[in-house]
Amino acid sequence: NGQFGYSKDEQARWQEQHRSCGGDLQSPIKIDSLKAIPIRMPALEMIRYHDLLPGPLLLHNNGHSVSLSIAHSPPNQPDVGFIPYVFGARLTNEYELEGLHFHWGDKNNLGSEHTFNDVRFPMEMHMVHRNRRYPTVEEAMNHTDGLAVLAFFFQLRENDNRPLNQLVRYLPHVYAPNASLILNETFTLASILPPTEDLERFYMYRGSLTTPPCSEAVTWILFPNPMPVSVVQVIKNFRSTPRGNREI
Ligand code: BO1
Ligand code: ZN
Repeated sequence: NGQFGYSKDEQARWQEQHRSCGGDLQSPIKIDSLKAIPIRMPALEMIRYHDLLPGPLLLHNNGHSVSLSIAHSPPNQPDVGFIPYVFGARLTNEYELEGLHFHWGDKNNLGSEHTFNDVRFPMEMHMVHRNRRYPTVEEAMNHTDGLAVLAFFFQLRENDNRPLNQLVRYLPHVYAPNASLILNETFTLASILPPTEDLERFYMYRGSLTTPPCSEAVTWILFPNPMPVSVVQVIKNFRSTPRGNREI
């Protein structure tokens, strides 16, 4: 996993090492609700999101973001019955959850990677899913239908997003780049997601990983209604860890 920086110059040079970073389907993008094309499609089905996530859960700071990974069985020994997955909408297969991570900024008007109607939010959460057809994320990254990432915005509110503290309280243990922590408790994804009605409206497009290798393998599913997060949660916790955001 190579080193890369987020300054304007550094981002411009990502494509020197990673061809895809200069491609035509790069993420993030600006989403403009007036330019999006409304279409009827089957519901997005989110399976096992109300169940306790199977442990152990690994919290990791990779120097760009903090991620939570769920343990999978080795490739070719399929996980039976525990890993949350999505299907439906325009997805052509089932996509299994690999993990989730956050992007945030050092000012309140910086942080999200996507923008919605020119609004940039202080934080964005990505839930990365792998097409079941491919055994690993690395393999999935080589295919245009390899990954589906669900993206959620946060907006600043007075009060803590209490469920999010199930993760936020461990952030001080991974302030150092490369720090990892195995959580000794688990939780349900539904507890940190928006209410069901907000999961019925989303924007979909074909794009890429937002960091090198920038693989154009991602079906993005972006939920426009932001979830709450307090200033304390963002400033005292997320902002204490290193971060970066791809400029758009
Ligand atoms: S993002 O959701 O577009 N911000 C994004 C960007 C980079 C990755 C994933 C999502 N990178 C990949 C690594 C893999 C790793 C996987 C874990 O993340 O290239 O090595 O297994 O989710
Ligand atoms: Zn991301």
